Amino acid sequence: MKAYHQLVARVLEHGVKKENRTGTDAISSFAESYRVDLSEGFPLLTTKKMMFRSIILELLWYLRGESHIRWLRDENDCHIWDAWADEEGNVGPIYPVLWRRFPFTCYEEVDFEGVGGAFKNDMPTRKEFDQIQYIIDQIKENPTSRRLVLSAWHPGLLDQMALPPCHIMAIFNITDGKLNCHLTQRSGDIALGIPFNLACYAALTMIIARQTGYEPGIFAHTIVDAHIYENHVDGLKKQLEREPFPLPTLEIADKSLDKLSLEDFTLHNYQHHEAIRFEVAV
Ligand code: THF
Repeated sequence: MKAYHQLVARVLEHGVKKENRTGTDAISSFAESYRVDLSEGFPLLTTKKMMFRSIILELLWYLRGESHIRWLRDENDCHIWDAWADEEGNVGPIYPVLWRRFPFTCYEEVDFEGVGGAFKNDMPTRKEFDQIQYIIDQIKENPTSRRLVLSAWHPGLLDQMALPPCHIMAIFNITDGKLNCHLTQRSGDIALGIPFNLACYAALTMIIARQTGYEPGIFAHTIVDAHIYENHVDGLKKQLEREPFPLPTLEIADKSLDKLSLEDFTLHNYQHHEAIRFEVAV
């Protein structure tokens, strides 16, 4: 995938060294972006072996709406979120909660039978919002909508989260009969996280496209602080020297959203170079 290699090369060339909360310095470049056409194949990197299983499990976990990682860590032996969870697996209200049951207060007008007749009053009630279902319903009802937004930023809950979300807003958009997705990421770890996030949202776009009867179109990604940790530089330089293989394709079973499981995702023709070890900064 040329777009990823060009992104790595740009950050290596233009990035400036910055300290950060993790204690491992990184070189950062501001507001990087790239796009891939999902009709050309599934955007899984071929210049290193990607853990496809972990990518799909992470996406299925996001779709479960839970505030803990027990399904991921204990039932599926996938450990990419362990570093941020406590012993019981709690991570607080991060992606799964925000995607499927975004908490909010609703101010509905309620009629009261007061002295002298009915009057209206504000009656705050606590509710939850399923953003994924909303997007699917809206695409079906109103495909020209420019409000197909999936937001994972909730300022009032930040201090309850194990880690404030990095990929914070996905906007879906139908143009020319195809479902596109634009992802805004506040902070992106180019070596480890970005290849996962790219494949995750490409698969999510394919799932939503399937649920609504559209073909997947473009995935576009803007990364506000795009960074390469110093201990990832050598691995990435090695990766840039490798020749990419043709992209694999992803087949997803035709099932309703909440029935999907790992076995419903089949990767075809994934040719890849060997894995590269990158340490995750916590
Ligand atoms: N923090 C940092 N520093 N980088 C990130 O990429 C990141 N994430 C999530 C939250 N915080 C982050 C966690 N996502 C791997 C992949 C994704 C992660 C965390 C870790 C990882 O270790 N991948 C290995 C192998 C995975 C496996 O064994 O299954 C790899 O080589 O790709 C970005 O969203």
